[in-house]
Amino acid sequence: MLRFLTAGESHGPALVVILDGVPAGLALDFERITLDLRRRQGGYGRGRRMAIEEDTAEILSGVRAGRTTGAPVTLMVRNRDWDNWKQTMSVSAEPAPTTSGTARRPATRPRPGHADLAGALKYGHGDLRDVIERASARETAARVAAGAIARQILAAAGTEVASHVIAIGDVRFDDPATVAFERALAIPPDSPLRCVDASLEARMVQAIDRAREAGDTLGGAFEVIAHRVPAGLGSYAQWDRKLDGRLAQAFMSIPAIKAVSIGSGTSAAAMPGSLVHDEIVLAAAGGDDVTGLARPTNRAGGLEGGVTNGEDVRVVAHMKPLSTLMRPLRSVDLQTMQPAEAAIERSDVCAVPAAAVVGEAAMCLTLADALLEKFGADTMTELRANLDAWTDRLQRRLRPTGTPPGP
Ligand code: EPS
Repeated sequence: MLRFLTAGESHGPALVVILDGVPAGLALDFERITLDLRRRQGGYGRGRRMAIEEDTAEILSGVRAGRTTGAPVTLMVRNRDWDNWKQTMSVSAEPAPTTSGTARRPATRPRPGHADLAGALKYGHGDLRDVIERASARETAARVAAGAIARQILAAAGTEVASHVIAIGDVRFDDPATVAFERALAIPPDSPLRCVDASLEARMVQAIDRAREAGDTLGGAFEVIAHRVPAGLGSYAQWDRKLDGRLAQAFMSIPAIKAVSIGSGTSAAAMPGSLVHDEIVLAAAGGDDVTGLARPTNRAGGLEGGVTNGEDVRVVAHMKPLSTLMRPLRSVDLQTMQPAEAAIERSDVCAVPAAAVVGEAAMCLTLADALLEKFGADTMTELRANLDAWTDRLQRRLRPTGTPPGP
């Protein structure tokens, strides 16, 4: 089982994540962790905070001489902005007079759409800062660091994961399913919006500019594609083992995500079965040499019955616009209980490309968990051997002649 917990505040000293269940013997590519963290920081429409941060992960446990030991891996991403917040975020009630940063006034005017009000009602906070700091999407840096390790576990199965942005506001790609995995993978790390269509991307940039000028924000949608996923991950046998449900949880938990769909998703509900389900045919020579079978279409998004079927796993997530508006909506000051405009915090105008990179982490962490569940293992050597044995068994079982052996 691969599981993780994150901790840390947006303007505290650091974010940490403990990733438990990483097999021993994984030779870590540290640069890949940095690359994913930097990709998450990018994208047109980000605010000034990203000019302050240069995210990298320090490894505090679970790795020796470049290899995982099987012990929990702890990663830490420091917040450079912490220097400017030491007084406001002080652990002690009375920070030393030499502490850097300013002591900010309590935040009392909740932003509609943010966790501010619901969080304050739940935990009884008078200063909304206590909510804001942990509800901030800064937390996703920790998920991306952990996801970069999960990505390296998946590589043992040949599985790769990429994402692309399919909508910013109402500027949208009509049929994301036509985007092959290789096109999403080829998007350069410094791409402005991680969209595969340059002319659409230019219109998306304009939409973000218009939103910024209007003191507004924009959401959108992105797709994450996992390629060469072994068949048989997840299970139809019990509700909480269904991989589509586990993916939905992982994606829905990304801040601002309001809907998640798999494959043709919501559009399948409006079509007859004959146009939704993916036929099963014998693969032409040179097709899938493991199963000898092919699927001419992949509307199911690689999942049938909550189990991977060997096709690309395709998940779309829809993101609402960020809730800090430079032209704020109506709110109430919880200190005076008088009508007031919502607070203005420094923020992004649009963070959909960043969320797409977080989505890749969600996919990697969920698939790596399911991979380890099916194939073991305590060590990477065992994992690879189990994968090879499974591929071999499947190949023999589905060979065109002879008696199929049992499971
Ligand atoms: C965020 C507000 C902004 C974003 C932040 C998420 O932070 P700040 O208030 O420091 O400007 O920059 O995102 C990140 C820091 C990040 O690393 O993605 C919020 O309110 O959720």
